[in-house]
Amino acid sequence: MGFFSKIKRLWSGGKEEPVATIPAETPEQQAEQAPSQEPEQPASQPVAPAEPVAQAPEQPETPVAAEPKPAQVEQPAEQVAAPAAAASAGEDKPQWQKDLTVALRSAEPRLSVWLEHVLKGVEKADDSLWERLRFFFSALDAPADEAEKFISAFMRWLDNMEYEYVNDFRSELQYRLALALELEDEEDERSRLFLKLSEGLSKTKEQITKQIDGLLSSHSTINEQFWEELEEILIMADVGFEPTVKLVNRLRERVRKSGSNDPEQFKSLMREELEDIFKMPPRIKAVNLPEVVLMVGVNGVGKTTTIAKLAYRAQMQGKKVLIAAGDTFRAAAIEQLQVWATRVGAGFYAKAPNSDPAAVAYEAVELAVKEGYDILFVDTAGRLQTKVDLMAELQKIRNVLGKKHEGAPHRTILTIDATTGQNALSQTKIFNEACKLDEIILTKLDGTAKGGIVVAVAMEFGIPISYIGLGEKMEDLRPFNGTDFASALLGS
Ligand SMILES: Nc1nc2c(ncn2[C@@H]2O[C@H](COP(=O)(O)OP(=O)(O)O)[C@@H](O)[C@H]2O)c(=O)[nH]1
Ligand SMILES: [Mg+2]
Repeated sequence: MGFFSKIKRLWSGGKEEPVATIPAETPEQQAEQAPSQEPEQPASQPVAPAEPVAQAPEQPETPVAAEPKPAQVEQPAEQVAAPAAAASAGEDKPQWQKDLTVALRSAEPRLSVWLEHVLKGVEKADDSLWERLRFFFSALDAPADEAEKFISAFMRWLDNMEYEYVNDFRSELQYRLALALELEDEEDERSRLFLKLSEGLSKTKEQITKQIDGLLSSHSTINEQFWEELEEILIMADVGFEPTVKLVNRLRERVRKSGSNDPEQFKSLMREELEDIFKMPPRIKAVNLPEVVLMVGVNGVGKTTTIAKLAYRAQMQGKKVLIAAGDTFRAAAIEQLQVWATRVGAGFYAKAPNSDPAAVAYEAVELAVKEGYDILFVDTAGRLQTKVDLMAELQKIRNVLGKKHEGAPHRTILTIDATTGQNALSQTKIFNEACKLDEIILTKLDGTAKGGIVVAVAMEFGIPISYIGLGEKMEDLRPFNGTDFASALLGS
């Protein structure tokens, strides 16, 4: 990954000519660089469960083949010979490579622009796509085995998702390249996310921004009536009563300090206030591996799919990922997780339905230590008979994890569903009392009018919101950025 960090430094510095990262010629050494003949054994092979995991073939959520097709896994190793040979032949490079080199070198150095050139004339996921992607990696001076790993993982994903046309997977490809090339912070990728965020928040914006705009245009000065109307707007947008009162008080203070009662200034003051609310103190992120992540939350909020998305991100960043099925309540929950583990190419550990979740956690962490995994995600159930049972079970899981591996769980993440509005606040309170939360992930912000809950959660608990879910695809889980969120919420 050192290579990619190098690109990132060159790129993000902005001082250096980023075009320099595309060498004039395909590097000679590429011909010598033996591509990995065996594409990484996908960790997706289910780790033999201590007790058999029941298979339910009619389960509707299991549409994909459990194993990657051998033909596909072999493909990249054969194909890599083509561009490598062409590169060493210098002048005999095929015309498309010459054209692509020129296009990339003269293009604006942004991932989306480069990708446009790479995908030019390619309609489907076929050999020409893989050759062009390989060429793109080599043009960035990336080691051939990194390219092969990327391509074979992407092939597997396309196969699992049954995508064929570039238009269906272009956005996903860009997201994966951004992760693999460590370019997620790049302006280009951020603006793509910002668009997505604005679109996802459009209903919430309708509730907040439009109303606030109306409020501003109907007042020539910020007076008591203004504050009362603002309170109403915020409560209607699911910020909640207490958080609204607190927020309005903070805004009053900010307006007072600014010395201006002009409604024109109000939006930017409110944006600053929200940015402050979302700002969290820095944390030590380093852990002794494997990092253990415990996912908690009530049923249906999106825990399992969020684990899949996080596992996928970790996988794309070169980590060895294990997922443990701590929701042993239903066989279907175990199978759903297994399907996801296979899709993202992560290891999987499960026991039979109704096994003790703490035993699953204990054995999974043991396996993660023994087999050198970098990160372990433990899924949990959110539907026990009583709240007391659920919290006792989570406590027990936490205890056994800590006993087996010092400091585990390193991150306890609560997933909450933004569409449940105020309910999300009471869930956070209960879970935080039972197992001290390190992070919150808010899912289903797409299409809800209740996005104001994000403000309430940030204000009430001071627990960092690490990611937000803006849809069901892998690329729809993105790091939460308070500045962008405040801007997306309030509009320009
Ligand atoms: N629209 C949308 N749906 C989501 C999001 N996150 C999860 N879901 C969906 O929510 C449903 C429940 O998810 P699941 O992971 O099974 O929830 P769990 O019971 O907490 O494990 C699934 O249909 C997911 O696809 C999101 O950010 N946006
Ligand atoms: Mg689940």
